[in-house]
Amino acid sequence: MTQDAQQQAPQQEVDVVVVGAGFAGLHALHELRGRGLSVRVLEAGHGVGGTWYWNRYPGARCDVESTDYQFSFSEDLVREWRWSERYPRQEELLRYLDHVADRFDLRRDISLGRRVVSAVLEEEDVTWTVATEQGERWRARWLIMATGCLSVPRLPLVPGLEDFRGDWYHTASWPADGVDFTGERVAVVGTGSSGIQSIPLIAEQAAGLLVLQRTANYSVPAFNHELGEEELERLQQDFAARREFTRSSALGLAAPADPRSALAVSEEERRTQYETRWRMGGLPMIGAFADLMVDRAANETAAAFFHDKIRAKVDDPETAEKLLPRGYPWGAKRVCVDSGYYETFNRSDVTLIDLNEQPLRGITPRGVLVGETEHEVDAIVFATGFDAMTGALMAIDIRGRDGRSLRQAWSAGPKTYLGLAVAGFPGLFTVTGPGSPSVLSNMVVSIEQHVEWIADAISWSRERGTEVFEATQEAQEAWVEHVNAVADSTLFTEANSWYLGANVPGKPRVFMPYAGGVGAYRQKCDEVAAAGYEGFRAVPAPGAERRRADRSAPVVA
Ligand code: N01
Repeated sequence: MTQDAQQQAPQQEVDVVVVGAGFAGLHALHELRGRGLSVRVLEAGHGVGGTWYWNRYPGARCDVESTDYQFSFSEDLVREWRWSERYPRQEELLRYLDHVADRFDLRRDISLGRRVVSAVLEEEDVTWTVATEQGERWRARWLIMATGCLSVPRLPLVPGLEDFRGDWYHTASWPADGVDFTGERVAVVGTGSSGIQSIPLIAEQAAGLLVLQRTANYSVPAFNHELGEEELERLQQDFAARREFTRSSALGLAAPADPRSALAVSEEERRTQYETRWRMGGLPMIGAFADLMVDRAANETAAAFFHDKIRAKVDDPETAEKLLPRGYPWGAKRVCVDSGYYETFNRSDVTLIDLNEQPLRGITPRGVLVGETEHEVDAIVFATGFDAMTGALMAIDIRGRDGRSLRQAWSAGPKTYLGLAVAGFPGLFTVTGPGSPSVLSNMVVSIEQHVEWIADAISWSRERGTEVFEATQEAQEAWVEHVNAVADSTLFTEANSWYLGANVPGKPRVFMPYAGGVGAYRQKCDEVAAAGYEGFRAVPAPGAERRRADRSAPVVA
């Protein structure tokens, strides 16, 4: 739809527009509706679920345990929902979110299949006009961007793809009815979490698999298992205490982080600790020692442990060497969690190609061209990641004060106050935005904290008749400085990761999430609120009373 047509589209009005119907959008709708606000959720997908609606690739599952990756706002919901596995599959997570939408009667305020293209501030009465590609316009005082941090898939510019005669897929926009690779030769490009999860399953089905690896990643086994009645019962009983613990933890996970330095213990003790964490399965490995992400020598002990594990799992020493991550600190790229990833390379029908030895030069009609060799394949899977954290926000033409766009404001990298608000954009909130722990944490714990904080802020503001508030430039600058200082004190900035935008050509190299920890961050947000929303300023909204009166006027047939 053209911009002119959008401006003429009929306009509807609510208190809050929420963009996105994943975990964040659903929770925001439930919370704000409960506080008496009218809300409209606009969602591009044809179903709710966000990440879990789109990422349907084989093996897609969450690498945070199911019990920790669920809403806590309703005790009844926690009691009713019976998770079937330690790590939930995509299908189960989508079923859960569909259940939440029905259970809390959320669907009546959600418009599906609506892609938001612009959000423009009308400064005079401090109101946002949000337009969709489908031609709707919604006006709202508050705008909550629940657009997800990993929601804009990235397809690398590999020449020749348009001429490829086979089928190709991206893990993050997988066909809803699945893909059958039986009898096919398949190439997977990318060995991040999505590649590492999908490769073992694709290998089982396909006639042959080529794995095109540019950077080897560290992966911990999941040790996933079905949850028996007894374990489930215990997890449900422990849920409240467990969630409370995660809220003040570093990563939003239930496994306590060990406060010791990796260098303060004997080699034997260190080995035992790593083995214990390894056997726990999954992300608790990150908390094995306190200094793994701040001290290079400590970090190298973790890297060496992983290298030994990989060598022990992979039969062919040459393949094992290629699978050893090198050239960046352990954990500085997101640690993956797998089920049988390294073991997959022991299959005779799986070949690892190290793109550092020979680059991926292009796609031919029959396959992939690596160095001088054409490898014929029937299908290509791109597990090549996302334009993370800022991609979904930058895709929308968001215009704040003086018509200044978010794209302009963030041209040198994202700048926020607390990862929640942006100076010059009054009434706009980002859920788990850059500058908050976000992707360095259990997303559900962080989403709940943000949604509740935002809802409190809106209630506070309305009670005072202020209607809107806005982050000040000074508070934002101080926060950005703090976020950068914390990042610079870690080893995170030493890897070419998507945390830094390094995977997107031309994207400013800025470490986007806040590395100060979930607990410390929550405390800071609580302090800001307790001090009367310090760092925000009240914005009078003159049209508010009039518009509210208009809305409640009786409808005459
Ligand atoms: O994406 P990634 P992802 N030629 O960016 C490679 C979350 N997640 O979808 O590292 C060749 O990590 C790229 O190589 P390099 C989780 O937070 C969670 O796997 O840039 N290769 C890399 O190997 C995760 O971290 C879950 O050198 C190219 C890969 O593609 C995040 O999403 C599951 C290339 C991309 O890896 C993103 O994970 C899945 C090119 N031109 C995802 N371009 C769970 O909860 C890129 N690559 C389990």
